[in-house]
Amino acid sequence: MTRHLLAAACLAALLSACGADSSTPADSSPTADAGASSDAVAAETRPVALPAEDGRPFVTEEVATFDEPWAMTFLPDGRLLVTEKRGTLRLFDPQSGARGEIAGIPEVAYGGQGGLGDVVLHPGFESNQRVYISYAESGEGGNGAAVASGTLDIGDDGNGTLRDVEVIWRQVPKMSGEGHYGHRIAFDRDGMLWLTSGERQHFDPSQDMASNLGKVIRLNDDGSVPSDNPFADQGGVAAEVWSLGHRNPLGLAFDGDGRLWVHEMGPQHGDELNLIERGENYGYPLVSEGEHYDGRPIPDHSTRPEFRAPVIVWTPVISPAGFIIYSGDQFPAWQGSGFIGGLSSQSLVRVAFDGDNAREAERFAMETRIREVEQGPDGAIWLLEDGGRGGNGRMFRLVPEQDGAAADATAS
Ligand SMILES: [Ca+2]
Ligand SMILES: [Ca+2]
Repeated sequence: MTRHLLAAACLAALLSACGADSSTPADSSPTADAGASSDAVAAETRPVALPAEDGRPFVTEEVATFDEPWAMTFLPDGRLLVTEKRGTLRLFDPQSGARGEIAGIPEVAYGGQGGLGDVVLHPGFESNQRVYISYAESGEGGNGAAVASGTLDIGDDGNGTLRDVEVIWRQVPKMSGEGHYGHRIAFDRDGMLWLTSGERQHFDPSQDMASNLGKVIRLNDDGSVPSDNPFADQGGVAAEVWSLGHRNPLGLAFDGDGRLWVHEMGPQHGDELNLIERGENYGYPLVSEGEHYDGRPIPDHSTRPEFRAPVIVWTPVISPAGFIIYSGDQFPAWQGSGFIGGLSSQSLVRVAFDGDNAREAERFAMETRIREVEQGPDGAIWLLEDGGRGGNGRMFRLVPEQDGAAADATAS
């Protein structure tokens, strides 16, 4: 496979800004996250990034391109499932470059920020072949996110089918617009299913327990509601809720001690990383370190201590998307660090954790909007570029600089 090295050795210590450009097609496109153009302007004035402490240079290899890729996950055999926003689930073999298509995906409401979204495997995938996908769908009242699961059946020809597909969760209610679906998926080590649900750019649902918008959701793996959820007694969609008062959470990850970390795209200013705790209210839209895009102020968190405040606030914003907490061998110094993709900031942000605390430790300029971050079975960090209509959305593999040549030789 032909690979070429793109941006070698993106040393955070050398960065002063992340190259965000409000005039790029990606930022002005209808798929850009709300306020991305304003975010991009803010990113240009960002202070100098923190110097690298224990970072080492990596090389960025371009592996393949996809049509508006949004998320990816690795199969046990080293192949990847990659979602393309228009509604195609790809099966991709990074060793051979072969790509197939998985049939059986529900119809998606493609437009704005909506389309086919996340893809994750059931923790027992090797025995049950269960795959979970999220997507936007249309229906009475407008649009909403849905999560479906099915059994993956891969053929010898490199294509496959998702069989016995069941919709196991939906945003309630469906609402107008094409933004803020959230709909990221993760399993915890106990096999519980966790979802982020954005507030669909309608603000108030984040505080409304008759809606599951603007919430972090905890379910059993079949979509049923665990009886020990904090609001189980309220019934309805409230029973699904683990935490509330969120805006547009586009990444979630569990650390080695089982803590759940969720980042969310703030309004104008005030992107957040939150430590998610049972039954807590994170305050949106009543409080935020940012302000509304129309200029109306939102009181800061300090005014309402009853709401949980974010552990990290980004102003200027990074526009976070995608999230892993790294545990691989290729970058030993980064084990336990979080990696968040930056859209308007066109960056990869490393977050260092210390118990219940966290801080931005490094930022690498990627010179394009980063939508998705994944850890490969090889211990490399894999990224998907946002946008990429017409098949131009790149998949990148980050490996330590000294190993780049050896990795190329192995793959060819
Ligand atoms: Ca992923
Ligand atoms: Ca504020």
